[in-house]
Order: sequence, then structure tokens, then C-alpha cells
Amino acid sequence: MKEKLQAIKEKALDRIANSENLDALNEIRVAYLGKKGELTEVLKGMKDVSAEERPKIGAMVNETRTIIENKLEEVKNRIASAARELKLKTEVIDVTLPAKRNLIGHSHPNTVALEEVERIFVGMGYEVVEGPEIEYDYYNFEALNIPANHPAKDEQDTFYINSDIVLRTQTSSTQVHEMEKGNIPIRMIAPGRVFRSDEVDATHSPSFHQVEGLVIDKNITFADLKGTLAVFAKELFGEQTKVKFRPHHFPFTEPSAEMDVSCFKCGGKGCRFCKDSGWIEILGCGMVHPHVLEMSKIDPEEYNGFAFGIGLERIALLKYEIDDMRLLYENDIRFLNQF
Ligand code: 2NL
Repeated sequence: MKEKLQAIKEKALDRIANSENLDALNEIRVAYLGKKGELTEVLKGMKDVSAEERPKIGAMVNETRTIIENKLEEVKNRIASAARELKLKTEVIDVTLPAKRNLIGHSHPNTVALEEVERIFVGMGYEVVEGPEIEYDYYNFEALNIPANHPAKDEQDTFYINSDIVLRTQTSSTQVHEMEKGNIPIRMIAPGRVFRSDEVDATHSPSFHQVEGLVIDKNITFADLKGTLAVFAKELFGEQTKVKFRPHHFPFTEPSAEMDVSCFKCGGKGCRFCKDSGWIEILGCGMVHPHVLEMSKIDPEEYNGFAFGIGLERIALLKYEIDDMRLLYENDIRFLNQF
């Protein structure tokens, strides 16, 4: 019995000493100390041992068990600490390396320009209203006094969904919806995407953005229009900015005008930026045509108003001195980060 225990112990300790990983150690534990392990088998054989021998053998079995357990624990710790040692060596963190930077993107120049325009008009008491990009022909054209035979309705300029429905070519359609609601006075701007069947070049795109404004109240005059847009121009381009109105024609306004601002680059002396004219064209405007009011059930004898339209890309290109509109649609972060 003694010899058998001695043999078990030696074999076990030898196997443990040669183990290379925790799985192997666990296998050894089961093989010797488990329910069907070799040492357990010895205990089961105790019934064949004489009564006086039994306590001695029992003590020896326990001693062997303890020795094996201790050795298992010792080698387990050695393997674990070697593994930790290896991990520390291979997973070195160089805390002096620069941290990984998170790319957080940047507001688009259109967005920056729109937020500026909105801030200015909201400051003057205007509401910001959005409308649908797909619009009935009626709201996009007819209600704005653009009749069926008008050149702007030409297939070449307008994307038709069918004969009644178009991709809006101007955001004034949103203004018509507001006029129809009849909550007068109206002071609103309508920003948004519009569509025209144009070829892409440095100044054109089939999809661009507008901000159109509308004021309807009693006794609104062309002086209100001029004063409002002069304030807008000074806020957007600086206090020194002068404005100039040139007669123009729009079907939905009468009289109509285009507004120029004094060149913010040369102050009006003339430069490459303003093509030596000292002025930069910035928006279209006018007094809302009485027929437009009538069609939206507003009595032109009681109410009148003014309206204007600004191309958002034009503002962004001017303000940030970008010379090609196509850059605005590429969304290259290296470009966007500059503004
Ligand atoms: C342009 C032309 C303009 C409007 C837009 C407008 C008209 C009505 C109601 C609401 Cl009747 N909005 N918009 C009025 C005059 C001129 O703009 O070339 N814009 C870039």
C-alpha cells in the first residue's frame, strides 16, 4: 500500500511539474483527486487493510493528497504569473503616443449660412416655416401668377412627376400654403431645397437651396421692404454694407427689383470679386402681386406685403469666397473643415 501511494505521488508530482498549461493541470487533478481518481481508488481499498494499519494508511493518503494539492497550486500560480508576464511584455502600451482623435465632422457652409440668415430674420420677428419638396403644379406655379404658357414651366427647367405634380422650383410654394391658412399678419421665411433641370457647372446645380421671405399685413410699403433688406444685408455682410435696388420683373411681385450689396471685399471701389462693378447681386424681391393675394383668398384692398428670394448657395459661396459650387456637394471633410 505504502509503495503504491509512493508511486502515485511520484508520478503525479512528475506530471504536474511537466505541465505547461492550466487545462493540463486540471486533467491531472481529476486523474488523481477526482471521484474516480487514483487516490480515491486507494481510499476505496481501505476495507482490505487491517484495523491497526488503517489509521496510518489513512494519514498517508491524506498527506499524499495535500502534497499533490499544494504542488498543483504552486504550478498553477507559476503558469498564471508566467502568462501575465508574457501579456505585460507583448501588450505594451506606450503612453507617450498621441491619442486617437475622433473625427466629429463639421457643419456644411450651407447650414452655417442658413443659420445666420435665420438668426437675422428671427431677430426681426419672422417665423421659419418648411414645406414639401414635391408640390402640386398649382402651388409651385399657378398660385404665384405663373400661367400655363410661362417659360419657367418649360420641361427644360422643371422636373415633372406627372402633369400635376413637380419637384418645387422655388420655396414660395410654402408661402402660398401659409397665405391660404389666412393667419394674418404673416412674417415668415421659407428655407429649403429646390430643383431645376440645370446642367451642373461652377454656378448651377439641379438641386440647390433657397430662403424666401414673405410679409403680409396692412399698409406695407416698398420702404418696409427696402429697410428690412438693408438691415439684413448689414447683418450678413457688415455694418458698412450699402444696398441698391434695380427694377426687375417677377410674375408674383409688382413692382419687382433685384438687390445688390456694395462689394464687401473692396468696399465698392471695384475688384476681381465684384467684376470691377463695386456691387454684388444678392436677391430678388418685390411687392406681392394683388392677383397672388386674391388667389390665396387675401383681400388686396385690405392687405398687402412684400416678398423676397435668396439663393442659399450664392450666400455661402460669397461669404466664404468659394469659387465653385460643386465643392459644396462633395462633402469632403478637408473642404468643410475650413468654414
Ligand atoms: C429670385 C427671385 C423672389 C419671391 C422671390 C416670393 C414671392 C411671393 C410669395 C413668397 Cl408672391 N415668396 N418670393 C419674390 C420676389 C423675388 O426671388 O431670383 N430669387 C433668388
